[in-house]
Amino acid sequence: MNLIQLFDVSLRLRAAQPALEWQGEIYTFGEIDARSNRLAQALAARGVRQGDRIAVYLANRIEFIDLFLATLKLGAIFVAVNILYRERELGHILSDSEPKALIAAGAVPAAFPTWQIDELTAEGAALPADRPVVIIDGDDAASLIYTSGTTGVSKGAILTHNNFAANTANILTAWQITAADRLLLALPLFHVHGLGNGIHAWLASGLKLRLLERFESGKIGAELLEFKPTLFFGVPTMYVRLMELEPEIAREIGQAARLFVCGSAPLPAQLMQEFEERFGSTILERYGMTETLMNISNPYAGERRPGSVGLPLPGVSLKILSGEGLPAAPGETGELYVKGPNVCAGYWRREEASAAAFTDGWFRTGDLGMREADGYYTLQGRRSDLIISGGFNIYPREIEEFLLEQPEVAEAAVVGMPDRARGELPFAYLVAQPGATIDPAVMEARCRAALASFKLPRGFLQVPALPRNALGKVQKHLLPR
Ligand code: MCA
Ligand code: AMP
Repeated sequence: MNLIQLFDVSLRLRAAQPALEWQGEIYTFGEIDARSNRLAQALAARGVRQGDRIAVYLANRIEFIDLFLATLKLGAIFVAVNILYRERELGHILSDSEPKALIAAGAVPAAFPTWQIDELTAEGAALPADRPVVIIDGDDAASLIYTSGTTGVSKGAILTHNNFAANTANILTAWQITAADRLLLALPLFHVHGLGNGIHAWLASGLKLRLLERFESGKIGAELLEFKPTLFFGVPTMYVRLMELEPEIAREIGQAARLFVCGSAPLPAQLMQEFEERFGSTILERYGMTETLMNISNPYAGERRPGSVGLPLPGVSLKILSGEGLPAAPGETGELYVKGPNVCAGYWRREEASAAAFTDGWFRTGDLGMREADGYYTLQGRRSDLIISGGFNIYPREIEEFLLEQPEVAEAAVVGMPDRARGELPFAYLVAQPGATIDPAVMEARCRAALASFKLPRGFLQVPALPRNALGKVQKHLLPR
């Protein structure tokens, strides 16, 4: 079964029911179906065919959903691009995925054929709302989502219809999501948290969705009070911001809600406890990756253990290998490997990286963790030096490479500094070229122009040398944080 056939329980069977609240308007599932059929016709008229990639550079809006569904209906591949990306980051994704077009609203920071979403929507409005007839298999690619895996080069994880379907079935069952739910979604739709969990759970369950353009801490309280969601998905930074709400407001929001889910970065145990006191609700933490969608989740019915990500989801196999490559004993730290219908088909046009990502059919996560004696899993950091800030991943090497292109920089090391709200913030240590001086303000301005805002180092410190081991490798753990 492909995803559209899965979503038809809502798109067709619940056609007259309210599906989406977006900017004060209410849309039924039938309208969502018709809008995306029209858009699919408009894309087909512009030459989009099965297997083509469609890159989408948009903030959250109803047309993002229309485009996702239209792309799937054509059997094309949806390439979701982070709206915060600048020319360099966007350019890489475009040259790697070779999309038929880049779809955006307004100007884009890349020289590439761009189709304006408003024009496409207008073209679709004049076309029949017939769904295109295309045979799409479960193993066909649905989306490419760019991520760096355990290395620094951004690669497109090939997520198939079956991958998303398996993840959707899992979270619907594991978190008891039904058509009676109301989901407030403030996550960006270009990552798998918002897209793979939020949009898929909505369309497969028939729940009512209120979509926000983005999470704004000054406005989220009013949205929650007004919409009264039963369900909320967030990253830890969002829960830090929710703690700023007045206790009476928090209590009211907590009483209306059935489940708060958190993931994408570690949820501090203390924050979970404080949230429980303030909202009267125990956050359910789960662990996922772009390449695997959701792997491990605290149970809906059992103990939601602070600091732990819980138990493997149905159909997902987990194993932990110690440093010697042997199965780790309970309580022993090792690297997590995953196998299951949720694991991606590899990386787009990168045979070597795809082969390296799997060992005997098991996907190597790069995450370190242990299994407790009662089967609960706890994450304990990562094999790579990945920084996660506000739930967005930052690969230090990418920033370091940009810094090394600057004429006054001889060496660069970027590390994550602990931060209460964002989890971590990037910080750069720089060694100047002989005779040169590094001006932090100049570095900041150049990084701001070239990199997504969340990657901007919060400090640029000039040091005489970087600590290196005997092999010359930078020892980042020796840099002050
Ligand atoms: C953040 N910014 C944005 C957005 N989000 N700009 C436009 N649209 C957005 N959606 C920019 C702001 O302009 C600002 O840039 C900076 O980020 C911080 O924003 P601020 O308003 O101060 O927000 P905050 O209160 O600190 O909260 C940030 C946030 C954001 C809303 C929590 O970090 C966020 O949406 N995170 C979610 C990331 C996510 O979905 N990750 C899932 C990846 P400036 O500093 O220049 O002013 S998928 C994944 O990891 C796996 C699979 C998993 O397990 O889910
Ligand atoms: P991404 O590459 O954006 O898909 O991010 C995936 C990474 O986010 C994982 O490999 C983990 O390191 C991290 N992650 C996701 N969920 C959690 C969690 N609940 N706790 C700690 N880390 C997490």
